[in-house]
Amino acid sequence: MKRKGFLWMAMMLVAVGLAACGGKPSTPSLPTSSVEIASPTTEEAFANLALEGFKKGGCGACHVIPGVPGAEGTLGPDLSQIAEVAEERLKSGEYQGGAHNVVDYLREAIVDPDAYVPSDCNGAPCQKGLMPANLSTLLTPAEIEAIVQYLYHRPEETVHATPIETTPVSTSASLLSDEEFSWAKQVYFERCAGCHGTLRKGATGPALTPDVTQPKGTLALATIIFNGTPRGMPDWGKQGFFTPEQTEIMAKFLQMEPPSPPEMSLDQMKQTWKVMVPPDQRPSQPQTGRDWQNYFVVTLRDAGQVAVIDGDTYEVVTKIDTGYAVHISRMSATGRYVYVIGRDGRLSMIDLWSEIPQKVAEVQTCYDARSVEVSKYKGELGDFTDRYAIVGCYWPPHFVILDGQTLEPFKIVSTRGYTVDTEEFHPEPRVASIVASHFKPEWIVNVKEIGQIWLVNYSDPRNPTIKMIEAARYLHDGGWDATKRYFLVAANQSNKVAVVDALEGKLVALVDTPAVPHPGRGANWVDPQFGPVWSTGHLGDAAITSIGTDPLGHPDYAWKAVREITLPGAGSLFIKTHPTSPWIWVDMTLNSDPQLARTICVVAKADPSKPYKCWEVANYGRATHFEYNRQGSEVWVSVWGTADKPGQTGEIVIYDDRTLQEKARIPNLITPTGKFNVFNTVNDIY
Ligand code: DHE
Repeated sequence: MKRKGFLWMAMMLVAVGLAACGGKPSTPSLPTSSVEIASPTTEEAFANLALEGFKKGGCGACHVIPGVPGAEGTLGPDLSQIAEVAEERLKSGEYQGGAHNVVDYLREAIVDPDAYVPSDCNGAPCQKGLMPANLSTLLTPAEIEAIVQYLYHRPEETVHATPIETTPVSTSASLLSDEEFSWAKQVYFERCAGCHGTLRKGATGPALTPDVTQPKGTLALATIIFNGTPRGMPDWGKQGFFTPEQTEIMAKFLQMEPPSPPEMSLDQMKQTWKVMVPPDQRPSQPQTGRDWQNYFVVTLRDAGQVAVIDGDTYEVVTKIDTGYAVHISRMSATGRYVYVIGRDGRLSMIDLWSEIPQKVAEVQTCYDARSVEVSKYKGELGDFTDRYAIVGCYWPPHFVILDGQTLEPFKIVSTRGYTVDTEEFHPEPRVASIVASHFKPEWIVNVKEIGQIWLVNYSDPRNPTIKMIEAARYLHDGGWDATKRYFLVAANQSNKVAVVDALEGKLVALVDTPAVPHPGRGANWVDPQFGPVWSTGHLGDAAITSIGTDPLGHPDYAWKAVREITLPGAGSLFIKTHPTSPWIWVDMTLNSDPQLARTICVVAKADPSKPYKCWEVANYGRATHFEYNRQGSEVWVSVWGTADKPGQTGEIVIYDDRTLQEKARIPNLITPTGKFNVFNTVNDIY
């Protein structure tokens, strides 16, 4: 279907409501609007009306629209050739809506967007509810018709639409009342800063600085905040976290300059430091008859607690108050202590040898944190087991070294610096994953925004030496290969996995992957064709990528993406296996389709060409994160519910790993997310 030149005369007829009836898809047809529409009278005025409509509807935030400044969104379909695409769909029988021709199709997509939801939005399925439902009231009938015709004909050089001026929104707080501003500031910090950065420079999510957000406008931003995206942005409105009004407040807040949060000194940290049970008053051997190495330490996110659950009996042994929105737990080298980090930077230390596990020390080292690790090296250079801890902070951007027995903080190292690629100063390089090397007294510290992997030698921790390895921006989460010599870390928004050799202390490879790899700690297994591999899921792609990890036995495949397994959807957060398991388990937690979000899949190691089986774990919430029991015979999966919905707050579902049969449920947990089995965490089994 080729359209040369604009049929603006026809459009003007349309605009005055003279035309009706659908034409054939291959000929320009007239809209069937019965509304009397005040019409512009020139081509240019008509095109301008369409551009105004695009702007008012915030369409460019989600679509590529030729001729519309800044319309480069990728959440919805590319509209450059939407008339041709629509015609194909009408012909192919794929289309299931109520339109009979292309023009009606385009109009329907605006006024009744869920009448037909296409199967492909830039490689991922389009989602119902993503397109705003209120465009028919927000836009005038004339604007809608102008948009329809604009998309039908596409702008040609003959049309001289005046480029839209983006009216800058005030970046001061005056857009919102004081109360609205402080609400938005707090909520942004709690819910959004993790992905978009405290200063909104972007990381796992895109940058949200005013130069980026203002051209999108309030409506487009609010739409995305409310509905989420198929690439991992949560649907805050649909989940009930924000009302439409709050969504709009947040959309306005995002168009203002981000406020700068405060720094934190060692003295301030020390004021929060408490030792509840000093080391000399702790038991010298386990006081419990339970197999404490088979405890699961489970994050109860919205309760600000962890539950310690007996992996043999499934009993909740205790729940312990920790930091706000607890993020992860890591065990000391001996496994006796658990270090739990809250998003508020509060670190809690739990002694599992007490009869009932109890908190023995706590401290706050920052306002926003995600990672914690301990010293694990024992060898020629000394015995550092359980001696030091390290907390990686998002804000302030620094890491802190603490005494591993008491949590007394004693060394702060700023991570502010220069980006790996353009060597530009970054004010907020956040500390993502941290792991302890088994070969040297070193931590591998991943500094997200500057894309550097720091090898921090802790043998003299007040004067640490740091080797800065260049990798790629947006380093996030990762894990060891099966030999524990190579650490593989996702540079998520760079669509790469960086591989570091902990023995040689150097970067081995940067492996290209599909969009936004998110491995958790990944999964190590032996592929029948490629030998030992480490696998990751992806937030932005419906795929598992496997990377060869055996440079000696399988040098041709080492540090290459050797296999891609297609999943039913994107939005995967975690993947897991066990050396004795026939399966690889994977979730799709952040998929915006509620059913996929609670679906998990297993892939058979013997036939990894496709998932063996996928199923819904519950009839509510999202399924997330896997952990094996100590024996490797059971897999525990979290159902991440809603803290204030009784009966649907969340639970853990336990499966027999060999038969895939459900064995038990541990119900009524408050938003359970990560689960860390003591034995498996100490021994890096995944
Ligand atoms: Fe996590 C690991 C950061 C959201 C659950 N998460 C990590 C790690 C980082 C990180 C840097 C690696 C730690 C390490 O190994 O030292 N997480 C972030 C974020 O910045 C992000 C994207 C946004 C935020 O606001 O925090 C984020 N994370 C989440 C969640 O929403 C999850 C699902 C539930 C929650 O906590 O609210 C979540 N993240 C986890 C878990 C791990 C994790 C369970 C550890 C996985 C493992 O098996 O080791």
